[in-house]
Amino acid sequence: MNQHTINQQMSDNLSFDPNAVSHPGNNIFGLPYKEDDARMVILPVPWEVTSTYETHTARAPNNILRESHKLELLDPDVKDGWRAGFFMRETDKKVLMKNDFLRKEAELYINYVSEGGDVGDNKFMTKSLMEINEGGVFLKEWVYKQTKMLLAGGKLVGLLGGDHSIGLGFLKALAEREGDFGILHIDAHCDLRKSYLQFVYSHASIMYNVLEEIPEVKKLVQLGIRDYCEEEENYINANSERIVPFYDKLIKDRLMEGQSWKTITTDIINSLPDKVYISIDIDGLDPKFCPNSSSPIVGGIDTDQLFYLIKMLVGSGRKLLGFDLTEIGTSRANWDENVGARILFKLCNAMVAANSK
Ligand SMILES: [Mn+2]
Repeated sequence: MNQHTINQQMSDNLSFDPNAVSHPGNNIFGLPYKEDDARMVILPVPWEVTSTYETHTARAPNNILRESHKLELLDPDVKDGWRAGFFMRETDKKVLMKNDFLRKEAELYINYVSEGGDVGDNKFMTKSLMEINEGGVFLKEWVYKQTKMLLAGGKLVGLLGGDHSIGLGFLKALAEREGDFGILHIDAHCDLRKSYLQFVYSHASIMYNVLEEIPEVKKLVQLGIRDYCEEEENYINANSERIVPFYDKLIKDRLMEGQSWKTITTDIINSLPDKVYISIDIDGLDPKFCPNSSSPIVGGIDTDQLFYLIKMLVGSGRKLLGFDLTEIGTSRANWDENVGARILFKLCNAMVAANSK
């Protein structure tokens, strides 16, 4: 970058008025930063190949970008966090095209299987399954390369999905850099299936794949869990030194019986090691916040409870390594995307606050 460009950017940033209506040409949250002068980079991952139901999550990042311009920049928990510079990359068109192609194949495949078809008997379906699984490997490596370069350049990094499968390559890059860490996983589902519909890199298997492929993940602390199968419960029980579930029902029982969210939050945070990655499947929240996610489930936590948890996590002095925010659906009224933008803003601020020491 030449001196003229630097001067231009500095004057752009200096003349930026955080109280004014944002310029539509600006980047995420209406901010004027470029990637070079942003501390925090959001990488959109337009991928929903293995989604069980069509929700257009691959196209959510652009909608979230648009909705993010409506936010006020004042966050009482982390004042002026945005001054560190937040920037969201443009959606990679090649990845989106690959997603669209494989998504079509997956739809035909899912229909075939759900109508009782045997994949082994059908050459076309066998080929589709192979291509979809190869696509999962491609995506993992693409995300790994992108995030590795960003981390090497000193950036704080967060992923914006897309479906929940997108984080594997990022977690691999973080493990290489940071060594051992824990994951705070917010979701209605455990995502601990050993493949789903024979999709190895399924959104429903992300945490199984993380635990199997990344030994540096020492703790998986799950919150919001309320829709899971026996195979997953057995897996949790068999890996109790590594997986700590905070089942939604047990959390609600504690709240009903008069325990405070602060007490529960403290228990959650105490289950996590010093370095933490946050993985959010939006359906971990009450469905009123994500009516167009692919599988909304009654129950779940509120945004206020989530924001309090994030604030307490930062306050505990833990280092935040990164995050993924996934499964945000697209909707006519842009409500899902509006909620998504607000959570994204909180996460970016938390990253800056937890990495400022
Ligand atoms: Mn999930």
